[in-house]
Amino acid sequence: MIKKINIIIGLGITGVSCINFFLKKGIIPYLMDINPTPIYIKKIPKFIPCCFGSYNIQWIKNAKLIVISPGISIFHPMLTLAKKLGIPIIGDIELFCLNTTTPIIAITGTNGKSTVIDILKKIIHKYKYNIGIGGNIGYPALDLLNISRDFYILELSSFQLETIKSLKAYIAMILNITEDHLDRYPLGFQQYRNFKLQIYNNANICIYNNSDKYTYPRTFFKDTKYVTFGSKNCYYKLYINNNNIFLKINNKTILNFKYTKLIGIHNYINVLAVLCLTDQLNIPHNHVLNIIKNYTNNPHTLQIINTSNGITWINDSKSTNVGSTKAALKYLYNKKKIWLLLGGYDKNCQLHLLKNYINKDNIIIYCFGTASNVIKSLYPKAIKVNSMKEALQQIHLLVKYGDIVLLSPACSSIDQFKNFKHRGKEFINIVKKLTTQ
Ligand code: UMA
Ligand code: ADP
Repeated sequence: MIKKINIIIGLGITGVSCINFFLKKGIIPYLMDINPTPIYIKKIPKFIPCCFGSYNIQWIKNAKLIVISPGISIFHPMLTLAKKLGIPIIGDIELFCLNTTTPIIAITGTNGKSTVIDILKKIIHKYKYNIGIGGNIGYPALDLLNISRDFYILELSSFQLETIKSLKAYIAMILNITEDHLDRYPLGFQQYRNFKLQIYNNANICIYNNSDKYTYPRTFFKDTKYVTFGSKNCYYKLYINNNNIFLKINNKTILNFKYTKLIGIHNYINVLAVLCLTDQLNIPHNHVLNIIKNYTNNPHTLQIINTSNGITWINDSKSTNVGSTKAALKYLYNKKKIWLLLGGYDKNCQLHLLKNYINKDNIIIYCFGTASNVIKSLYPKAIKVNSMKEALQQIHLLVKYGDIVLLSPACSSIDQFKNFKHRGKEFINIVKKLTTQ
């Protein structure tokens, strides 16, 4: 009889965590990666059967379980074949859920996940709970299982939500849903949204954004608690009066945002989401507000890096979709002149949706990367250059006092950089050199 095998596809950080998980259980997995020399090749014990550079279809046919990394699309033909053969296809998050009874706080959204989780981390670390944080944020969930915790907070991407079945979050929250990763979803935005909505399945408490109808659960169950943040009618809402923006809970003013270091209305909405969640954990407001008042934006998210000679250079490299670039431009809406750097790898990101924000006389677009042709065709006035560096060199010669130079590229970085951090650091280095010449 042919031996049935467990296969892991993808040798990134998720793949490594899955290998360690199986080995701890005394199971030797089989490993495949389309890259002939995957980055963590040296971390693999010699006894693990590997197939690099192509997929082994015979292995697929012999599989009893296939664990795919988030980067592998569930729609890959080899997985369609596996599905037809009745072989279960899961991801690391499903393995995680099957192997813990600790309550999970699961958070998704197109934008704001890392900011919200970073604020929560600071709040909860200084409070009595012992938490583990992982998932799309950059720490594989399975590695969290090593230490016992009161709660886990998982940042979940649509990719990770494609393969979950057993997730039963104590709290499931969706911050917002706008166009992203549409190159991955043959049926478009609604398919992307449907995978995001899976986070609510079997959750005890669902938190959603009342101002974003795409975050609404499809079905409301009587045993589930629903909490909303966002618009006028919500328990958790923003209130604007005389140029001040306040946070109100149950119509009671809790915070005036002028006493925080956060920038952009989108971050105020992120704070609403945070309070919505910490209230479910009964964390006192004074503790939460102390952390929020001192919180500054994460690096690479609307990070003001230089203001010499009255010119403001802003690194928003983590803006990899239209929604986050809109948020940046809303924040800068009354500025005189904005030199906007757009481009990178286009994930079929619907860049035309930026038109009401960037077809303006005070915005000069420089575009680069594989998306530059699309950008140029949508916005003929855009100046096409070969690289971000070239754009910055040209802009540096033209900027004047009071201008803003904004890297908020609305595209992912992987065509010309290792990741968004690499792109942001390059931006900072180039600006430093240009402004100290
Ligand atoms: N690979 C294949 N076949 C494919 C695609 C990839 O074999 O069709 C191989 C690659 O050659 C590579 C490996 O798979 O060796 C990489 O796997 P991966 O892309 O899943 O990367 P990991 O290193 O495991 O990182 C993943 C997430 N990556 C993606 O979703 C693309 C990380 O999110 C996440 O932090 C990590 O798991 C831990 O959970 C990154 C991301 O860009 C930061 N996420 C997207 C986003 O935030 O927008 C969703
Ligand atoms: P994520 O982890 O979901 O990628 P981040 O908090 O790292 O989110 O922010 C990514 C980008 O989205 C940054 O450009 C940031 O300024 C922007 N952003 C953050 N929160 C929001 C929000 N609520 N709505 C729109 N854009 C946001």
